[in-house]
Amino acid sequence: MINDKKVLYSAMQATGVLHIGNYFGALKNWVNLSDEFECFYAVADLHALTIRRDPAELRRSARNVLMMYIAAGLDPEKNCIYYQSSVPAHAELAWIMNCFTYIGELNRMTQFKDKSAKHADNINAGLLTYPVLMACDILLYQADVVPVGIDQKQHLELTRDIAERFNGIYGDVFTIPEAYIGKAGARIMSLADPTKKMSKSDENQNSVVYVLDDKDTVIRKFKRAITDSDSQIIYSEDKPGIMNLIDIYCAATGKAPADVEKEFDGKGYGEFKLAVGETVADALVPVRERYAQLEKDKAYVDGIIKENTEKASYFANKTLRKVQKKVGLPERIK
Ligand code: AQP
Repeated sequence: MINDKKVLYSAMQATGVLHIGNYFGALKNWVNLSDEFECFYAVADLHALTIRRDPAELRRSARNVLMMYIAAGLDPEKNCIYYQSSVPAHAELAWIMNCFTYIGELNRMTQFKDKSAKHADNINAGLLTYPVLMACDILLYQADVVPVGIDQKQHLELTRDIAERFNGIYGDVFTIPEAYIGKAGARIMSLADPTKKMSKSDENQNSVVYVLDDKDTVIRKFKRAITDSDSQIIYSEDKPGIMNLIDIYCAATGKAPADVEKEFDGKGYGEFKLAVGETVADALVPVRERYAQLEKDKAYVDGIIKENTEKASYFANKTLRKVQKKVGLPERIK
């Protein structure tokens, strides 16, 4: 607990610029959580290193994610927004917790298997130990709750296992985090292949709608979205392309799928795709405008980063010192 509030922790990887999946599926839903929780939102730039990255592009993407947090409405006075790499306690605790995690546990992680298959030429140790670093991200802040997508559930389970193992040996050092079950965000699929989720690192730019895409680009991408050869706008598993477009339309408008089916009854795919494109583009305008202002005000953003990094470091270091002491590392003489 901090300030009598439960602690909530989440992060986004700096693996590219944010898309509407990140926004409608996660970010947009984070905005009001600070009323109930003490929130920490990291830009996970260390995690992004598991894939070979162009240095300038990584820096740009980390800054994009951080500014996007603010542009989407996270108040930096109420939410701690910071770069993971700027708080060295993450990496320091990760080393210690690596020593409390079994290789067998890490080998079982489905994301490790998926990512190894995808990056067969670079199956580095970071890819394997990534869930330990993620566990430390969460444990450092004694987080009570973590909003997780389905693909991160297994990592949260591992976090709990490692924390319980450590607590079992040394006493109650870590809060055991739980999944945050809030308003479910939409799971947005690729516009080129609706069986795959929309992904920052997708090489096909047309499959991803970025939050910063201008209106024409958004509309063009939706017009080219893969659908089926039928022409009915029905929310059905048999029509994954249309189902995805309906989900996106619902995320942007707050409508339910049944209402969208009625709204577009008898209308063709062309008309529907245009409506989705226009609606999404309009929903993104305030975020894009705020982002443009932030880009012009480097001093303001840097000030936020500095203050929030200090705040994150304060809480992270408190936990790290406790762990170092418990395992028997020598006290640091100042
Ligand atoms: N397509 C999506 N639909 C809904 N939510 C999504 N999220 C990601 N993609 C979708 C949510 O966004 C947050 C950021 O997660 P992340 O940065 O850890 O990235 P990720 O989940 O690995 O997804 P990305 O953006 O597609 O990145 P890459 O290409 O690196 O895999 C999470 O809350 C996630 O659930």
